[in-house]
Amino acid sequence: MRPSFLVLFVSLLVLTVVEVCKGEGLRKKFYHKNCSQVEEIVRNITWNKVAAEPSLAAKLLRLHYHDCFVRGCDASILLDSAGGNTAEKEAIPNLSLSGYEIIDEIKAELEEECPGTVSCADIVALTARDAVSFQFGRPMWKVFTGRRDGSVSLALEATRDLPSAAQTLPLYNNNLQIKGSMLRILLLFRRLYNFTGNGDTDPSLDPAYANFLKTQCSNPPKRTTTVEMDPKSSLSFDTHYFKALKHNQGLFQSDAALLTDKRSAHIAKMFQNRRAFIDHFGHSMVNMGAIGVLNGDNGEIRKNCRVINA
Ligand SMILES: *[C@@H]1O[C@H](CO)[C@@H](O)[C@H](O)[C@H]1NC(C)=O
Ligand SMILES: *[C@@H]1O[C@H](CO)[C@@H](O)[C@H](O)[C@H]1NC(C)=O
Ligand SMILES: *[C@@H]1O[C@H](CO)[C@@H](O)[C@H](O)[C@H]1NC(C)=O
Ligand SMILES: CC(=O)N[C@H]1CO[C@H](CO)[C@@H](O)[C@@H]1O
Repeated sequence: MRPSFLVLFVSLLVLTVVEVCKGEGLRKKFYHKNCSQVEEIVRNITWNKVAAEPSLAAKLLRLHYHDCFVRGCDASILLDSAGGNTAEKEAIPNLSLSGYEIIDEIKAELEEECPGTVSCADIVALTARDAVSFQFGRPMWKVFTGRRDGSVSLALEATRDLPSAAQTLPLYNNNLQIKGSMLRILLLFRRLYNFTGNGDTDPSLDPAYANFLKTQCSNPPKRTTTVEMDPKSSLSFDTHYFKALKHNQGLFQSDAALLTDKRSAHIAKMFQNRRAFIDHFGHSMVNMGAIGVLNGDNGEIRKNCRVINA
């Protein structure tokens, strides 16, 4: 199950407003001297992959988001479980994550070009930008670099720290509340199959869309179900989602709830405008990419993104 895009986006907006954890030490062209080709290498590989498989764009963006929201943008999401420790990527919210092989491939290429120099966390941030930017043919936001890789990855924290689509706006106003994403799946399930407890479907959901979702979301629910959040436009990065929302086709109840709150309805309306959406999105990504970064002597530059250095 993908986290609701709008929930992700509102989380980012919250960050934009409060500007938590400004990433100190990140800068433009951090690798200018030691690996000047880095941005071009990442972009070339990412664009080739996304051209061949357009659904990768959203996957690579999600990877960055999941990484940053647990322990900060430190590539902890990439670590495999080892020695009895269950890593973040094994946690429920990550069951439908993918794109790890692309990161591996980019890392391998960079290790050839400039060994031990570019962090996995920076690769994830650059790849997310380039994956989204492919359809526009130019970088949609600047990625500041200089992140270092962490050495801790705990499944428990992923379940605890990822914002859930089950949240409604008031929760966001208080804090970035934490709930397991199993709950999110159950809520979608309930919305489709048992809204008021009588085996019914949420009437605020467009009926045709509800039927479509039922074909995607089995009864009983499976943890690994994925559905397209924005079926008419799931392979492109655009404002269609916000238009769909207006027509009661938002996937999660939290999405629908956003329309009943005056402030968020205003935001959703504003983002039907492509330019406003892209500008805000880029700005939010820069803020998200700075959450809890390691720099200076903290962390390390992993040789293999899946394991901490020996
Ligand atoms: C570049 O390499 C030099 C020599 O290994 C090292 O001292 C320096 O910290 C590196 N700079 C960056 C930005 O990685
Ligand atoms: C990236 O791709 C462009 C266009 O295909 C090519 O000219 C360039 O040499 C590639 N750069 C790297 C670093 O691979
Ligand atoms: C539907 O909801 C009711 C009330 O919460 C519950 O008793 C019932 O078991 C649910 N049915 C299913 C199929 O989940
Ligand atoms: C797609 C992907 O890599 N997701 C991983 C999430 O966690 C499970 C459980 O370990 C892995 O099997 C998946 O590969």
